[in-house]
Amino acid sequence: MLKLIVFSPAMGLISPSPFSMKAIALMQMSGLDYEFVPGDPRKAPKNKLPVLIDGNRTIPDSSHIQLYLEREKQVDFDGHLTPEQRAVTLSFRALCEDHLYWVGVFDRWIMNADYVREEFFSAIPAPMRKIVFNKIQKDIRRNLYGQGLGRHTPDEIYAFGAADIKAISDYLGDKPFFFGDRPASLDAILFAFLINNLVPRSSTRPAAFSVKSHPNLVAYCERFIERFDIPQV
Ligand SMILES: N[C@@H](CCC(=O)N[C@@H](CS)C(=O)NCC(=O)O)C(=O)O
Repeated sequence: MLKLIVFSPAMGLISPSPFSMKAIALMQMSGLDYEFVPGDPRKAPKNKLPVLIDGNRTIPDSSHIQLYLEREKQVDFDGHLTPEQRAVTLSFRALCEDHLYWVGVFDRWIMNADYVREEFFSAIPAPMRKIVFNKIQKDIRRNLYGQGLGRHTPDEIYAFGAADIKAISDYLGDKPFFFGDRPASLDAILFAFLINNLVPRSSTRPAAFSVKSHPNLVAYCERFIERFDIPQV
C-alpha cells in the first residue's frame, strides 16, 4: 500500500504543515488506498516532508507526488482544465507555496512563538524545549531574511499575506471550487494553505490576514473537508 509520510497532528489539524496537508488532500482526491504515517524531515531524502513511498520508490515533494500519481497511477486531477486555467493553477500555486507560505511561517514561528513551542515540542522536557525551539526559530529567521520577506516590518508582511488571501477569495467568489463545480489539484493546494491559516492562534493578528474574514473561504474549506473526507484529529 502507498505510504505518505507527513508531519504529526498538532494545532487541531491532522497535519499542521501546508505541504503535508496538500499531499493528504491529493491522496484523498485520488481515491487510492494509502496510509499516512508521521515522519521526521531529518530522515527524508530532501530533509522536507511530505514524502510518498510506493514499494521501493520514494517520492519527496508534494508537486512530485502529484506528478507521480498522475503518471504512474493515472489519477486525473486536471484533465478538465483549459490552458488558461492551467496557467492560473501555476500562478496561484506559486502565490501559496512561494509567498503566502512565508507569511504563514512568519506568523507562526515568529509572532506566535510561545504557542508553537508548546504545540510542537511538548514532548521535549521543559528546560530543553526552549533551547531546541530557539535554535529552530533562529534558522527560520535566517530563512525568512534570505527569502526576503523577513526584511519587512510585521505590518508590511501581514499586508502581503492579506492581499494573497483576498486574491484567493475574490477569484473563488461564490463558486463551489476554484474553477467551478469540478475540483482540481489547485483546490488541494488552496485548501491546505487556507486551513493552516484557520487553526487557532494564541495572540491576535490582523483580521485581514485571517481566512475567517472571508466567509466564502471558510465555507470552501468546510466543503472540501466534506467532499474528500479529509481526516480529522
Ligand atoms: N517543495 C516542498 C516543500 C515542503 C516543505 O517545505 N515542508 C516543510 C514543512 S511545511 C518541511 O518539511 N520543513 C522541514 C525543514 O525545513 O526542516 C513540497 O512541495 O513538498
